[in-house]
Amino acid sequence: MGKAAKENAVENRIERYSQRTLGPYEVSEALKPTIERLNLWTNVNELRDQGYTIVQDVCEPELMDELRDVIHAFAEQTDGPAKGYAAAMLLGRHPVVDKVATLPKILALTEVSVGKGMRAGQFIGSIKREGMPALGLHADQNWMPAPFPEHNLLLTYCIPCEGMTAEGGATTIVPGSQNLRRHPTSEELEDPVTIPIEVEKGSVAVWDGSVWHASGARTIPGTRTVLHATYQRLYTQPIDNYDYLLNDKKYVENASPELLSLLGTDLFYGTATPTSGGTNMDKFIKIASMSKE
Ligand SMILES: O=C(O)CCC(=O)C(=O)O
Repeated sequence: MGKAAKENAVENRIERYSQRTLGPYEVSEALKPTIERLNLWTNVNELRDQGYTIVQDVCEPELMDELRDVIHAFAEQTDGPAKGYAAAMLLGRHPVVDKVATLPKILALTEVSVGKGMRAGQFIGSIKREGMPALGLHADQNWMPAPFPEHNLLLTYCIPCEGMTAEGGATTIVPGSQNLRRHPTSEELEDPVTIPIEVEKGSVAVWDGSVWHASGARTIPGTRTVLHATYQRLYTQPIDNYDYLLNDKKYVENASPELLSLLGTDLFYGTATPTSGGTNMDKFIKIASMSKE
């Protein structure tokens, strides 16, 4: 490397170390045109102010039919009492799941909430049938102590393949509770005042890791088939472990850069070996920069 190039590289590194961190729900200049093009400003504001939002028309309704079939098929392969009701570790097991995980509206809003370089947290399907019980009130970042950090750590999309209504067992929510930045107390769990999140087929509900929510009982026939897709800020440990996909050469060759990033391909964690002299600094510098955007 010549002297000028060397100085330039050092300058770049210093700039990245000292770069300003975006505030919670501040949208980077680079992302603003995408938010504008995808018409997501209302969603950004609702997610910040209410802790949740409904994103309209993330995909064509036919994709939801495909996703429903896939969740039902995998749920039949589940062992034990969850057979027919739940299908875990769905990323990388069917192209339709990978496609939904990287839909442009989902990726853009996720970056606003949990930052650049976000990880795939958990991809699990659930099937709710008539008479199935309600789920209690909780905040999703349930293994994290309060007070929750101001920067959101975790974002959950509830992708209902058939749409979602109150009597069909919709998720229910306490709008604004994310501002408390803590878990609900036992008294607050007793009789929570929640509202149902009703969603049309092809649209999705999404909430942050701090907002209190529950799920209603289904009182009508049929099914509510949901892909629960959780994304996490890059420094938090993902719930699912998809490392095996990064070791699958064929999968990696065919996966989009967005998907590989969700799987953690850019991360510096674990890159030191006994003979490497330390962590992969190119990856470290990239991540040090992304973590602030
Ligand atoms: O199934 C639901 O409606 C909500 C599930 C839930 O609480 C979650 O995915 O965090």
